[in-house]
Amino acid sequence: MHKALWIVMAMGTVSADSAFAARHAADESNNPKADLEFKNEAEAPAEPLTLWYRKPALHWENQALPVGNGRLAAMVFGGVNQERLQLNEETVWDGEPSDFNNPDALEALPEVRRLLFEDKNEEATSLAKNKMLGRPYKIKSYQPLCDLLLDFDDVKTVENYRRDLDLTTGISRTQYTVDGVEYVREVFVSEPDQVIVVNLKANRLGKINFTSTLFREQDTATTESASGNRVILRGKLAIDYEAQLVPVVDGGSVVSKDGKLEVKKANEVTLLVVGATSYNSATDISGDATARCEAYLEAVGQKPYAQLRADHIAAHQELFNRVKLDLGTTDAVAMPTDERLQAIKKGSFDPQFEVLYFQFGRYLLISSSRPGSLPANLQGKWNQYLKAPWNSDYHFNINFQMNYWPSLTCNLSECALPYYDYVESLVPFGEKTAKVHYGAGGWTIHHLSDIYGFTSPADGVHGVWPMGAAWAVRDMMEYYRFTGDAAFLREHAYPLMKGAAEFMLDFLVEAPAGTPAAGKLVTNPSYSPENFFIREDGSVAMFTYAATMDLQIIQDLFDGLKEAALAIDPSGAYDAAFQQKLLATLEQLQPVQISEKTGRIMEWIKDYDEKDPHHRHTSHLYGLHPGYSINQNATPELFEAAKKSLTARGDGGKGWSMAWKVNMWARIHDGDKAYVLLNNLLSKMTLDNLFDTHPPFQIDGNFGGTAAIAEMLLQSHDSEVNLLPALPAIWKDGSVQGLRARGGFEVDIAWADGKLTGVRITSQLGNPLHVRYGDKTVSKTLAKGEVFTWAGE
Ligand code: FUC
Repeated sequence: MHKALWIVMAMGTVSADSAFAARHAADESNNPKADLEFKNEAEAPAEPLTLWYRKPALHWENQALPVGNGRLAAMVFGGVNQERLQLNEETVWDGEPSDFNNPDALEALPEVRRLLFEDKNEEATSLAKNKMLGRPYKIKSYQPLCDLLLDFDDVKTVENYRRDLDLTTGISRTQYTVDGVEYVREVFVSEPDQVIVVNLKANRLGKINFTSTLFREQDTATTESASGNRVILRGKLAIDYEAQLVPVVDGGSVVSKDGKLEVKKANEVTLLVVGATSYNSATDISGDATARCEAYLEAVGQKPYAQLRADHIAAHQELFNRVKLDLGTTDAVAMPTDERLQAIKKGSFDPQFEVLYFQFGRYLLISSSRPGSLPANLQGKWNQYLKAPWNSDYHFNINFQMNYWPSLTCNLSECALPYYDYVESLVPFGEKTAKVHYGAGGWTIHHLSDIYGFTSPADGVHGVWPMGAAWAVRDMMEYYRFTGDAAFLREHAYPLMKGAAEFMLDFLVEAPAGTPAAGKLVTNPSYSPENFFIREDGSVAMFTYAATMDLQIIQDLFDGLKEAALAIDPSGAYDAAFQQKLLATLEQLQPVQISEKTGRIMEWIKDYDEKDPHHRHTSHLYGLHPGYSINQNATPELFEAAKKSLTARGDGGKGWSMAWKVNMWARIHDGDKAYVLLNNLLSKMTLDNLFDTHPPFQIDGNFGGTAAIAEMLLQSHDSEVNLLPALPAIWKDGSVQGLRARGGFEVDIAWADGKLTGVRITSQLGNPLHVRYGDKTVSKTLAKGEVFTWAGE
């Protein structure tokens, strides 16, 4: 029993320090080395798509297991003497609605531009830093809702202990035996019922005893008891937040007093936790958190546990079961997940672990991004810190977009809708920023945002990067390419892309005589996230004009708009005058250059050397991935140069950077090289709970890794459905079902001995189909619903 913990909680208000110490003590209570003896090993779970462990989690970051429904999330520790479930609700964000734009920015812009064209990088940078950042130029953090703590009778010895997370059901289980009694605890977050559910069972009657409360390391939070034995936690940032805990107890007794629940001698208990805030939108935080919590509880009503569970599983499996991957089997599947990962670090090949990792990415997307929710942030929705790393925000210079890379190929297009909705919600803010900061039309987003409409330059001078909107909206075009949703194209994708392009038309300037880009249209100021270069005089700079990534993003956006207009009206009449403007601009746009010195894609307008040749961002290869202006057929020279650039950047990087490189090597069609990087990602940047680590934990690497595995097996960006374009030799035999390709195709592929043995392609939209396997191609016109099979002969 952790008296100190209960005392601080009963006081209601505690300092962050003492609360942190208390929480740490709670974690330590499960410490296997401290006072708990584990006897008799539990059996491995039957389902291979299960993460499982022989000890409770001590640490949130690398051991606890995530469950979520898009809006709500929980990290499960699986403790024996005390259980901690760390809970999140997606709108618990510090900060508040405000106008973040800086009216001084526009005045400084022409001078910053002049200085950059004159290569006075240092002066330009300091002027931009002083005048062009948002006001304020920092956002605040996404925060936890609270912890649900359960304190059980202290035991010294536990047998057959296992905790797990079954990706196929979205349920985390903790099971063990004490004095001959078997205990099973299940945790899930229901999407249909919008509630966090904890069920406690034992195989003998009257054996469930515990106390419980809701707790938050924040001095504004208070916990109290209410009718129906509820426990309520309320707190206030600028927004109000609230959690309510309701016990459903079979047998024994239950009381709730002073915010603490006491259950004695029960047969079975189900705890329901709902959570909400007063957040309505980026400009309105006047909602009623209490009323929302009560409405959620009312909607759940008296639904029995079995029904809550069945409804949750059905909703989860409707998405999860769409894709199956088989890369072969190993005996390692019987080992706990952390031990398997250790074995992989030592060099063992465990293809079923690779499948587990792939499906874990899909699981995380389903659990952190569902229609109607906010999109997945830097940590999905799982965050225990009041001040999270990078505020657990939305980073637009790679990380946020990467979260959604698996959504379309891995058959989870619904899960991408929160991304597009959120980006659309930023339009009015981005219009103001475009006007105030650049005197431009259209709209823009800089490199990060929160839930309060932040679109100005943030953090430091590297925040002066108005390319975020253009990059994000190109993904809406991808959604159309995969789903053929014409209403979405016309009503959402096209107008948003057009607005982002309007900004670019105004932002681009003609480079003056005497510069290498004289007469061409260039971005200015400009930089290549987040790399520095060495100038002719040896000094190091970041800002320039016409950084290669900008040019590729603009090309990608304008190409997408052209394709969109033709999809809306094949005659070419749709928005024809605007399309003309785009075309003329593209003709005058500074082209991407290849270095005469190295044969690589030049990252900047001049052939500077990178300060860090192995820099984690591979921004100048945007055209290779996620864009596709650099490809083997249409731009073979750029393709070769991109390969050289990628090789030179090396095989290291942060989690997300490694994942990006796997995608890029897949686009180069080098499966073995892609696999080397994938293996690095798994063995070096993956924690025991399979979370990607930057370090620290950052979820983009998980999503990028899952997308990369799909990209190795199927590509469709080059007007063809390309089968096994980057199959590594090590994946000798295998099959995949349910991947999606552009044009509206669902694709099942099987291979043996490294060779295609069969493909089954179902047409969803009735578009013409061009299939490629190596140098063999076949074209077909399929009706909607028609199936094409081929053995690649
Ligand atoms: C980008 C990266 C960092 C980090 C941050 C959240 O700025 O350069 O490595 O991932 O986003």
